[in-house]
Amino acid sequence: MIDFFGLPTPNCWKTSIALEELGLDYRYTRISIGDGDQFEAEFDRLSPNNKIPLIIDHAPLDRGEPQRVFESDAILLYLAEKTGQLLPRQGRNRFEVIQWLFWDASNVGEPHSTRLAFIAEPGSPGSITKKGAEPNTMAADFLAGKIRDLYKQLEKQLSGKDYLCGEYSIADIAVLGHVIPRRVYEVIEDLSEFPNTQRWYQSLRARPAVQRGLALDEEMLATIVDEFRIPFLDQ
Ligand SMILES: N[C@@H](CCC(=O)N[C@@H](CS)C(=O)NCC(=O)O)C(=O)O
Repeated sequence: MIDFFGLPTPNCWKTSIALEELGLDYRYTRISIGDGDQFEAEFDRLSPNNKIPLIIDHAPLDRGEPQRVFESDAILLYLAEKTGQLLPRQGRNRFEVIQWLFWDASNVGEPHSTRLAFIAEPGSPGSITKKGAEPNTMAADFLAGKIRDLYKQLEKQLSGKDYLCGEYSIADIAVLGHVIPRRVYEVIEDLSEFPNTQRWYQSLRARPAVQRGLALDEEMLATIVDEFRIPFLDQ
């Protein structure tokens, strides 16, 4: 059994989608980052960086003590290794997947979350700008350019391919995380300008396991105002 600490967010969806795709038995615990749960003693003991997602595998392959894994893309790698699925065991394609996993880990999450902090209503939770202050449009525009570049790279890689690295893999799941809520970052409004990416996205969204992964914590999702929830889940 795997304990999964998270919340419906792009990084945590990577975990919930992979757990569903792999049919693993897991127990979800909500860590409400808006309420500061990530700094509470119990989670603080488990997490080096006080961030979600984080998993504890109570039945690791070596049959030893429970294994803790943090960082969403490290979790994907761990789950793929554990099950022998969604990552070729050997050969060139294994390294293709690992390269795209690193591409995601080092390029995708940060400009998205930081742009959101710059464009959020000044003074609102998560906003970098204090109430009444002028938003920093230069930083927000710089991050928008970085995000747009990522979509161009994705589009090039998906040319003539159904999936990022030939077969469906953890690299697709990693990158999908921030493509789902793309409209909240106010950079890519319409995927039709990236037809390869749009085709890839639609085929992934149609997967039942992806849908189950996105249904994570519906009780919590129901508390989010429609104005944010609808683009966030791309409903
Ligand atoms: N690079 C990390 C980023 C994790 C991250 O930023 N998680 C957010 C939620 S999606 C979080 O826990 N934020 C709480 C905080 O920063 O205090 C990953 O991919 O797992």
